[in-house]
Amino acid sequence: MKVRTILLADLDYFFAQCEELRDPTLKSKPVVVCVYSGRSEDSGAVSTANYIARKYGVKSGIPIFLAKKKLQDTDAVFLPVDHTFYEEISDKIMQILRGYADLFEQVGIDEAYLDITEKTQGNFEEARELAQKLKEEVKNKQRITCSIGIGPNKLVAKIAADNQKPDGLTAIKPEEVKSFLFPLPVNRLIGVGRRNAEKMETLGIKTIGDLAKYDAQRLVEVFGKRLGVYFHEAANGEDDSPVQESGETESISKISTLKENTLDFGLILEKANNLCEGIHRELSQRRLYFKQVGIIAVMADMSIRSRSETLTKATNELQALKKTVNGLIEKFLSESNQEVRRIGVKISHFTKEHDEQKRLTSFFETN
Ligand code: DCP
Ligand code: CA
Ligand code: CA
Repeated sequence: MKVRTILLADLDYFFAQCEELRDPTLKSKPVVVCVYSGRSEDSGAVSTANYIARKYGVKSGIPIFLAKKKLQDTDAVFLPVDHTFYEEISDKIMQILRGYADLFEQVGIDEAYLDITEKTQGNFEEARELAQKLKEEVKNKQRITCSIGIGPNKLVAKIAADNQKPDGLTAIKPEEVKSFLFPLPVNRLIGVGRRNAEKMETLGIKTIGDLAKYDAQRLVEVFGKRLGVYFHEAANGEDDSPVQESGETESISKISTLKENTLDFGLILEKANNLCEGIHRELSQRRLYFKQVGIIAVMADMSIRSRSETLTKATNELQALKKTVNGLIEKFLSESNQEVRRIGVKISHFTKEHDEQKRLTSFFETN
């Protein structure tokens, strides 16, 4: 397969950095951006914190009261999230990043993958220079720092970006992938959550290297075919997923608050099924087929969890949507020890009805 050069840019402590931009006097203080739940004065969770606050152990997802306790003797500033403001800044930065890419894929509000294979002619030194230029342009024009990872695929680029933060740049050449990945703890791989990491530990797997060398067949036996194969390939630094330019519509999603916080499968599924029906109506009106299904759960402490599944074939059927959502929720609940407050459903990776028919026709013609 062709060697690619993939870059991941992740904006540093993004929401808190945006707040520092709006009020530069914050730069010398711990800054904590909060999602207030509104139930009582300090209830809710930390969305993110600047690096000064992180030194005190404050991080995304912890309760606000705990962050206040950790920062009690400081001049820390606590602010509510202001999504509109962060999105405005994100949009401007994404526009800059897009200019550096052959192919561009934004992921969430503060991250993007850039395929820069052609632009740098597969030369890693050039890739490094391009990343440096990109960082400078973002800093000069938007006053925001980011951390960058470069690698032969998305998986390596993402882990490389986490390697040095904030304002970091880590480039991993194809021949360096294994020596870079192998010493890292196994939970640095996307998809290895707390539960899977625990399971792996009982098998004697602590590092990505341990996982890479573990018998692949045995992994399939323990984790199932899809996950087992994924773990084996990912640990070996293999990933051929493309950087995907988004179409006009990226996703359709709906989210709804449950009557009470709960872990009850039936109650959550009932709500999710309603959401599926709403989403399916919109899908039908727009004549789209979807290939990815996700669930989003806002937990009792306001932290946000999500799970998704890619279907083997694009579909527009309500039954397929409900069935996949059902499976995702069941699995998610079996791994969760916290009650769910809101549940959401999202579909994405669309193709047009027209394209789907064309694809099927050409399939029949060539077979
Ligand atoms: N976010 C959130 N709740 C979480 C995680 C993240 O609200 N549990 C929001 C706030 C973050 C933004 O998403 O600023 C981006 O998330 P990142 O995981 O990239 O974290 P940061 O950008 O804050 O920090 P880092 O410098 O580690 O990338
Ligand atoms: Ca970030
Ligand atoms: Ca991010």
